[in-house]
Amino acid sequence: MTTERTFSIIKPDATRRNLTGAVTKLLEEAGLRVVASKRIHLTRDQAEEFYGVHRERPFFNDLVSFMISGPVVVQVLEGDNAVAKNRDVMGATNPANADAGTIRKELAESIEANSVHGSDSLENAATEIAFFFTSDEIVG
Ligand code: IDP
Ligand code: MG
Repeated sequence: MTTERTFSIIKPDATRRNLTGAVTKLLEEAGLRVVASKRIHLTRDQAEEFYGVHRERPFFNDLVSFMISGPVVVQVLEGDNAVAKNRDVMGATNPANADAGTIRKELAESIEANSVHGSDSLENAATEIAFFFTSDEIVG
């Protein structure tokens, strides 16, 4: 077991439905600890840069519009194998394909409005954490 940090976003569909606590409960029950958290409203520039890897995908413009449609909660999560553990509790991108008990199966609205983002590798986690947090904002 290796203690890792990963990056999570509670997306606008979840904050709009007052599910910040419900999402966080599932993260915590999965063994992840919230070591940094803040509620922000992304700018279009921030959302476009954050999702830059998807710039050529047909859903990119809709995704950016969705991500700036309301507040989000950005978090740093810590735990054993936190990157994989978070991806497990998130569930599949499309909630229709997600396993029972996962955040996306239980809470998400659609393949786009799927309630959470989670880093897909330790390297991307470090980049994404640094995009939103300074080291003094992370208290393990
Ligand atoms: P992930 O969030 O499970 O890692 P990615 O493939 O990285 O999935 O896609 C990033 C985000 O883009 C998804 O979480 C979802 O909000 C959105 N997205 C992905 N595929 C589609 C699609 O086919 N239609 C609409 N939105 C999509
Ligand atoms: Mg992804």
